[in-house]
Amino acid sequence: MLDAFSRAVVSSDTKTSPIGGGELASLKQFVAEGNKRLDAVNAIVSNASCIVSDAVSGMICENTGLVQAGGNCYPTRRMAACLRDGEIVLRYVAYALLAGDASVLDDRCLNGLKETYIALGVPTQSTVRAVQIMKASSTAHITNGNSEGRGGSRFRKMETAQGDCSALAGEAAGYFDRVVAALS
Ligand SMILES: CCC1=C(C)/C(=C/C2=NC(=C\c3[nH]c(/C=C4\NC(=O)[C@H](C)[C@H]4CC)c(C)c3CCC(=O)O)/C(CCC(=O)O)=C2C)NC1=O
Repeated sequence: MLDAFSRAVVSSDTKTSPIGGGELASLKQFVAEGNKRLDAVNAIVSNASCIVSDAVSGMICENTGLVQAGGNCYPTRRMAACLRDGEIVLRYVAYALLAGDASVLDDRCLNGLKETYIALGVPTQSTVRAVQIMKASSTAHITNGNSEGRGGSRFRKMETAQGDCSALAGEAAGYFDRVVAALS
């Protein structure tokens, strides 16, 4: 498992070169924007149960067969496993965003996941749909674009310092895309 710093060390070492100016500049940026990164991670983790339950219910609304006999969210034992898997994926995306590196997500969550799902009969296309909804709501939370229209009666505005978090939202989106690619 790597983070932005250990990644720079490993990639310099493979080239047997010292850490170069470009790498230092990008790590300097990583440090300078560190508080924003922590806020972005917080935007995801403190809304995690909402993000997960919203994504799984959205997936089910679009495909109600999932909760009927024979569907993979039926009976409640499977529904619970599905919600738990949504939480697992979101947790690993948040770790990757904190570390600034995808390796924790790849190694500990995505490695072998597609094969596990195929073996268990978990529909990967539906999982992909839930991940896409989690991506949309997580990036909205990171850029503070969560609105009353989107949140409805459960709308919650977080206190955030003004600033541009679009790069971090883009980085988080990339981790969700990795999950989608691993399952496709
Ligand atoms: C650390 C990383 C990690 C991951 C990712 C993980 C996933 C994981 N999901 C599982 C099951 C499952 N996963 C789902 C998920 C879903 N069903 C649906 O219809 C939806 C499309 C989807 C939710 C979005 C379901 C229903 C099961 C139970 C399948 C069964 O027992 O028939 C299982 C089998 C064991 C179990 O049921 O606990 C594993 C290993 N476990 C881990 O340790």
